[in-house]
Amino acid sequence: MTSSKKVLLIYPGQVLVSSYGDTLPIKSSLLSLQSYLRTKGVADVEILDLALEYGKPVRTEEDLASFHRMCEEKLGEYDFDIAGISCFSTFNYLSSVLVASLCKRIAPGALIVVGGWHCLVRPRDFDLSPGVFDFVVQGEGEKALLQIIEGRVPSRGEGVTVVRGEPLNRNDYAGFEYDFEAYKTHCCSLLQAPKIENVEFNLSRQCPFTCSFCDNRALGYQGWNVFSVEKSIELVDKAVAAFEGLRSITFNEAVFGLDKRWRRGFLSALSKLRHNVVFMTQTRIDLLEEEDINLLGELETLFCYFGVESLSEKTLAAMNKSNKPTVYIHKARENLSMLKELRIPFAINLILDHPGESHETQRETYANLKGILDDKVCIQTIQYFYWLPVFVDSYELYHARYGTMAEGNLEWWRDPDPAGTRARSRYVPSSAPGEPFEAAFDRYQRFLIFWKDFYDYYTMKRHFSSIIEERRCQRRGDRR
Ligand code: B12
Ligand code: SF4
Repeated sequence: MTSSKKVLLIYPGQVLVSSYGDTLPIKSSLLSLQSYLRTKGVADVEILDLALEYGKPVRTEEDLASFHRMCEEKLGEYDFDIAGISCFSTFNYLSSVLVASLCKRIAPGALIVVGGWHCLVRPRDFDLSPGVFDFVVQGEGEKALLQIIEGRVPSRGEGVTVVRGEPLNRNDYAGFEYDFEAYKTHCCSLLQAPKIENVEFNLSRQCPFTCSFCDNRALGYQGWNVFSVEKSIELVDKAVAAFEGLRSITFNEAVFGLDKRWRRGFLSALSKLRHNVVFMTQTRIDLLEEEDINLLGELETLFCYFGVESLSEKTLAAMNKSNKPTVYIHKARENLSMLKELRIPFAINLILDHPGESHETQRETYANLKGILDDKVCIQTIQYFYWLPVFVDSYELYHARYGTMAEGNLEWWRDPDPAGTRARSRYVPSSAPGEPFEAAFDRYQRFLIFWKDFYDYYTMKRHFSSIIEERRCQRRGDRR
């Protein structure tokens, strides 16, 4: 079936809040949606990336007014029957509403569809009066968007219609691949982007785990779908061919290489490629075995970022990071030591103030990392996501169980001054004494090598391949 409908996919950027990721030249959610629609006969799919178009953060009321004017102008240049807005995270909520209102005014007959992670956890936030959104898609958007375009999802008529996105199954996943050329051709905003030296896309999607701080658990299904090793390598080749001067590729995984056979096959195949690009991905530390670590050592061009989060039994249990915290800690320590011994560049992430965290748990994590941390291990520490809806949903439980306290407007994203509201809120993880985030952060201060690199990379101040190159030189120097 083919459709003559004109579809405009929009990344609305973020307004009055600061998170990273706006400057990424390719938004992998939109790459995936566009590629899927094209294989299903929807040829006319344009992409408008309003964050790239604006080119700088929208922080003040003045910025907001000029962003608003620019959006109006840009949207006016397109002719569309369906506007698909990507509210990827909660940080995109206000801008999604702003952009949807403009779309409705510019093209009153068009259908306004919104999808992304905020839609999964807060679909009712899009039920506005007067209404601007026609459909809210929860979860994976490909099939639902196609059905909406083809008129197969009846609208409720009044108010917003919430559609549960059916996940792509193995066959669907095998049946399509990213169309980098189409993205390049149909995204005029790329002209505003600096030279494209890094692209991001997913080789796999979904995750079988249900960590407390991750919206993954709200999906309602926990699987793992991956392109075959051959297709994954072909995609790397295609990306290199599509973007001249490409220096790095980020595999945007929830959990990279979950399946052992796939992981080994892919790492071996990757080491045979002769492109001059480096790779980055993120995964769990407890998945790896000695053989994988040796493969990473030989490969040298894949930088892994591990969400270790904590090495305290109690906190790991509170996080639901693993149902066997003792085994997790053992495996994590073993793998981190091996990586360090082989001087493989990697980074770890720690959450230092999850609900329930206390002096005891903070000391346990630190003690378990002693001997592993040094100035060659890249580490990043983050504050627990108490500003995400996932926390608000569990707040009563955390309060009763640990004495967790949060003050201020927890649902700040609907506030006209969200940045200010967040700044005024106060969060205490537990009634048992513990270090506040800032103090815990200080403890790790001298190990926080990745922190700056990471943000410089996401704000396009520094290229990722130079960070890796530095680490490789360091590694070779150390070996000598
Ligand atoms: C990889 C990843 C990233 C990458 C890539 C981000 C990107 N823009 O592509 C990086 C590291 C850059 C990143 C950054 C951030 N992330 Co992130 N990220 C993930 C992760 C691990 C996987 C997402 C993924 O690639 N999924 C697979 C791809 C295929 O799907 P997708 O991109 O989600 O898009 C699908 C749907 O969302 C939907 N969809 C999206 N847009 C649209 C539009 C329409 C019209 C429709 C119909 C559907 C639709 O359909 C798409 C295709 O199926 C998830 C956690 C997880 N378990 O999945 C967190 C997650 C999405 N991230 C999260 C957050 C908070 C962030 C940050 C705000 C962190 C921060 N404080 O800075 C930033 C925001 C970045 C930005 N401005 O875009 C949260 C979102 C929670 C929330 N309610 O806000 C998650 C869920 C993790 C968590 N803690 O719960 N992230
Ligand atoms: S393993 Fe990672 S992606 Fe999976 S639920 Fe946990 S934090 Fe989310």
